[in-house]
Order: sequence, then structure tokens, then C-alpha cells
Amino acid sequence: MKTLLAALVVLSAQFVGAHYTLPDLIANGTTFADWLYVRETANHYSNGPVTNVTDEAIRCYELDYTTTAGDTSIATVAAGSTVGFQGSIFNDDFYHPGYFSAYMSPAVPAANSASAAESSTWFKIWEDPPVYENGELVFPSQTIDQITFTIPKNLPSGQYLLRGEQIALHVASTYGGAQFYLGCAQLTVVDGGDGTPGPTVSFPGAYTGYEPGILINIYDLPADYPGYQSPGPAVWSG
Ligand SMILES: *[C@@H]1O[C@H](CO)[C@@H](O)[C@H](O)[C@H]1NC(C)=O
Ligand SMILES: *[C@@H]1O[C@H](CO)[C@@H](O)[C@H](O)[C@H]1NC(C)=O
Ligand SMILES: [Cu+2]
Repeated sequence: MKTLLAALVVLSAQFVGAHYTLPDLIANGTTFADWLYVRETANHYSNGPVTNVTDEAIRCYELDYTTTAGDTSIATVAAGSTVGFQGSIFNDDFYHPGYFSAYMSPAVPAANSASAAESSTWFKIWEDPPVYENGELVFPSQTIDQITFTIPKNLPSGQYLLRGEQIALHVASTYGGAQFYLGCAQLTVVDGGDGTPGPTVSFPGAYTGYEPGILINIYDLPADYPGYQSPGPAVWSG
């Protein structure tokens, strides 16, 4: 029975190979182990996306809303340093065409508290949008298997969640079709500054699902297409 189960697990893992998670924090030039600093997500086995932007899963997609935060370690990182997420697709690209971004939120009382960052405290620190060229969108996901970016130098020191996200757009032409691949790392930021991050949003709340960058037919753009419009708030660069 165990062998049969194992065989089925391998088979279905291959079957859902076109999805992914963001299980590894990158910091200090190191890619850390799966789910060490990133809250384990409910799709850790299926790799399937969140598609409902009004569901709580859109915040951090935790496996267990009560226990996962406390089961996850907190990484110390310096403001101004490079951090990121490695996708569960080593040596391959993110398969789906999409829009990448990263958000942070102060985490009260601590980054490993289940109740942290439930209100409008999230700000965007980075994005990697598709580029409109020769009448087509060119997607960054076609050439990368990880995302990296800088913690803003002026971010005040303290406890934070760092939320990485790809909004995959390959079947996004109907409402609820866009696929959200995301995860939250738990951080203690040190050597910070005195900036005031913003604008801030909540998850759920940041997206309605009707934004032109979420509800979009990427295969049939209008002749007067103005270029990709990023969903969510503007980037705060500190
Ligand atoms: C989306 O999530 C909300 C909140 O959990 C729920 O009320 C709603 O039924 C969900 N919508 C769909 C289409 O599943
Ligand atoms: C990164 O380096 C700093 C400074 O050496 C150290 O304090 C911190 O613990 C390191 N972070 C991780 C996640 O290893
Ligand atoms: Cu997929």
C-alpha cells in the first residue's frame, strides 16, 4: 500500500508539474531550505494556485492559519540587502507568463504570529512586469526560476512579513482565471532607516480581480493597448 501510494505521489507530482510554490527564502547570498523561513503553503503538495482574491488565502496561503506561522523560523536581514524567493522549479523557468511583485508588512506582535499583518499594512517594494513590445507582452517568467530584490534601505528596523507573488496570466481572460502563486517569509529587519512605507493595502483587499493587469487576454490585445498596467499599489522604493 505504501509503495502504491508513493508511486501515485510521484505520478501526480509530475502531472501537476506546471504549477509551483515559492518555498525558499534567498538572503545573504544563500538559498535556504524549503519552508525554513517561508510559511508552508496549503499547496505545498499540489502546487496549485490561489484564484479567489477575496479569500484569506490570498494573504500568505498558509497550510494552517493557526499553527504554520509559529512553526516557521524568522530570518534576520539587513535593510538595503538583497533578498528573494526561489521557485520550486530549480533549473527551470517559471512556466506561466505573469506579473511578479513583492510586498512587505510590519508584523505585530512578531513575524511568527498567526495574527500579524491582517489589516491595511502591506506595501509593494518591487515589481517585474511584462514589457509590451511589437504588439506583444514579453514576460519575465520565461527566463527566471527565482526572484530577487532589495529591502528598501530606509525601511525602519523591526519584524516584517515579506510576500512574494506571481500573478500568472495564461488563462486570465475570464474573472477568477488569473492564478496567484505566493508565499510569505518571516523577517527581522536590522540596520533600517526612518522611511514611511506606502501606499498600503490589505490582503484580501488589494485586488478586486477586475484590474486590467489581472483580468486580461494576453493572447488577444487590442490594437490600442496602452501597455501592461500593474495591479495593486505603486512601488515604495524608500
Ligand atoms: C471567495 O472567497 C470568499 C471568502 O472566503 C467566499 O465567500 C467566496 O465564496 C469565494 N468565491 C468563490 C468563487 O469560491
Ligand atoms: C545574514 O547576515 C547577518 C549579518 O551577518 C546575520 O546577522 C543574519 O543572521 C544572516 N541571516 C541569515 C538568514 O542567515
Ligand atoms: Cu500552473
